Amino acid sequence: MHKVIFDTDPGVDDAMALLFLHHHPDIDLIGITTVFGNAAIETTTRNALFLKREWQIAAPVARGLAETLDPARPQADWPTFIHGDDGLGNIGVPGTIDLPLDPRPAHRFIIDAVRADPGAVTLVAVGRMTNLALALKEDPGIAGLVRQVVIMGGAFDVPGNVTPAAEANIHGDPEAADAVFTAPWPVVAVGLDVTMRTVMTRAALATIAEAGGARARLLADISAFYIGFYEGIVDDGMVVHDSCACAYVVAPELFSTRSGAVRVVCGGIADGMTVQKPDGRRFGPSDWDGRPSQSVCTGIDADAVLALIARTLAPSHRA
Ligand SMILES: [Ca+2]
Repeated sequence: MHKVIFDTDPGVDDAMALLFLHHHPDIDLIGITTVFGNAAIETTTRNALFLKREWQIAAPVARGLAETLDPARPQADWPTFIHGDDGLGNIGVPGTIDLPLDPRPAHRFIIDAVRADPGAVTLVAVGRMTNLALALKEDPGIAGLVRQVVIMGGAFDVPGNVTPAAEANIHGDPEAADAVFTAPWPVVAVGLDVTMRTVMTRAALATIAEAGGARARLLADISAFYIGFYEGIVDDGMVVHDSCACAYVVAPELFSTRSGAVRVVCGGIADGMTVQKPDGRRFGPSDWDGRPSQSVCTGIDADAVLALIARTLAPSHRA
């Protein structure tokens, strides 16, 4: 069983990932922490509460940070053209959801949960790494107590998606991402190298919606706008970025990884670029030296991951 805290900025593909974690029998979802990114923190937190209510998720929601670790960084516009004005595909999420938030800020929730169960908690972070970086800053000792950190983020051997250099979650807070990659905890980066190959077709989503009942139908409604964004980028359907990171937690054998220290470029034209120094390769002295080796996903059995997601979202569905 994997005890998971889901750090998220819902977000359409976040919603699918959340339903995956909620349904998967090997996952014990112990908390949802929100971060700004796909929308402002008020919106992503409201969306987390909305999904908690609609899907009857027991895990508490703790609100996270509203701005980058370095407050001097300029704030870009929200990507409403991808996730809609409401962050969930313009389905008309109510303005407020009458459910309580955990009283703690997200980073404190993470620290407390990790300290309460040393060695047991997996952090799955599919937004900007801001909450994780602040948790490390406040309590560096948690690094040795976390089971693993699985992130959706980065672009290693492929171009980025916000700039040619950088993927969105990393580009949104490069300093935070560098802190996460260089901390002494095991990080697995599930980045664009593998997520861009993992495309759920319209037909597959429709099958899930048919088999999975009301929960899956809501997910399909949320996803329609996002599928529109992906027209012209993929042949048909949607890239399931965040669900890939969740699939890694329960089925790492469906991925291949490369080990080595990872640094994030902070500033300049390659702002937010993720660069790995592969273990075993010799270089001159560099800023990668003495940093922990982390795992970067370089390969994926996309068909098997999509089948796993389909089975999990709609338990009656046989892929
Ligand atoms: Ca996300």
